Amino acid sequence: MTHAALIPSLLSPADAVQRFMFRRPGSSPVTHESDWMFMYIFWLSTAIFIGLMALMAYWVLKYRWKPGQPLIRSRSHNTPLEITWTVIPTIVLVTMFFQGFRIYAKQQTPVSGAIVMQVTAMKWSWSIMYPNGAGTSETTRNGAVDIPVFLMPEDTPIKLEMISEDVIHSFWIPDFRFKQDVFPNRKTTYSFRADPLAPDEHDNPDIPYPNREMWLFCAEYCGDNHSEMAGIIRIVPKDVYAKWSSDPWGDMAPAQIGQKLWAGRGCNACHTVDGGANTGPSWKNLAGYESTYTDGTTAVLDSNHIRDSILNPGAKVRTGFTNQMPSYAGRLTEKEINAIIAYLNSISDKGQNMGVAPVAPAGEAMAIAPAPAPPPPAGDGH
Ligand code: HEC
Ligand SMILES: [Cu+2]
Repeated sequence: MTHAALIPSLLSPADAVQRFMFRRPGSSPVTHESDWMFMYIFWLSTAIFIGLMALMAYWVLKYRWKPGQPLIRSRSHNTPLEITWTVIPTIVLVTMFFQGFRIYAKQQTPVSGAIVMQVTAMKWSWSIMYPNGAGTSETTRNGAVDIPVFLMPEDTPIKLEMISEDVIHSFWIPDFRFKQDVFPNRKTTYSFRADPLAPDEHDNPDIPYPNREMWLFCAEYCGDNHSEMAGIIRIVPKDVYAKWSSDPWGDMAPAQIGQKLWAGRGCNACHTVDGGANTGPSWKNLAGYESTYTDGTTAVLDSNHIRDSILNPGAKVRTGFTNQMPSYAGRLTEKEINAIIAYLNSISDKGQNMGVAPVAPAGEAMAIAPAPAPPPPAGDGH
């Protein structure tokens, strides 16, 4: 992401403080109001502080004791003055309260007619299931990890229903200025409507259409890799979103989809693809090989077995590992499961070549997979 455009050369003091605190203006109508409110309180407090300190310094000097002068006795009372300094601050504070409460209520009220998306938080990644049952196919490199990129339409009410697989996380998009806890046992929601895109808005210059990229963080310390639990929310034009959400995978080859799902659905939090150790077994040379399980059994990782391990990971736990993998039942479409199977096969010495010509094994798992078209030579990744 390039943020060069966000660092203008000339700033008013108010702008400078705003940028210093928020990095850039908020990204939704409610956000503009709450930013305004924040700045109003900030500058009012600054003015009062400077005013009071100046008066104090002035009076300390003016009324200091001078040699040979009798002490001036201070008045015990001044009713008009006391009423003034009670009533004016009260009005100011009450206004702050009501205005702040009004914005808070607005932020918390779900918008009707919103697109509903399902967010799942887990140690240590975010995944979003779109209304069509699919997830995102795109990731981006962030330091040492790949994080998912979630597409959202501009100027459209969106409601996220959020649940956690494990501990409490917190969904935070700084550009929207508010965070919401995500619990393992109760759904919480996060509603917003992103500002329309300006025609020249290109946070990501590699993309042909206007786009705005915003960070998504976990704001609740949730264990070792909490700091890596990030994502990018990319606001895109409505027609781009409509086209993308009707067919997020396009004619990408299954193994390629599977590879995207590895990072896009958070499998990468526990599985490496290069043989490296992690919470779960590496995916390199997994398909077609034999695994041993804690119940003493062994099994060859064919398509059916892989499918079972994804939908019901607790049924058989691989020796040397603990049962830490969440079930993905209902969170991956059959097409996506098949894509993962194809990807696992593509990175295994004993794998079948499923990316080009899928071999239907016994059982119905593969029967649903249509023969995929070969990938176009220059796809745009969608
Ligand atoms: C929280 C960590 C975690 C995440 C996230 C995770 N896994 Fe796992 N996975 C494990 C562990 C631990 C095992 C080994 C224990 C077991 O068999 O349940 C495992 C085992 C597996 C196995 C079976 C390996 C074998 O030899 O039987 C497959 C296949 C698998 N995972 C696929 C996936 C896919 C696909 C995803 C993402 C959609 C995923 N995993 C996400 C931790 C994870
Ligand atoms: Cu977290």
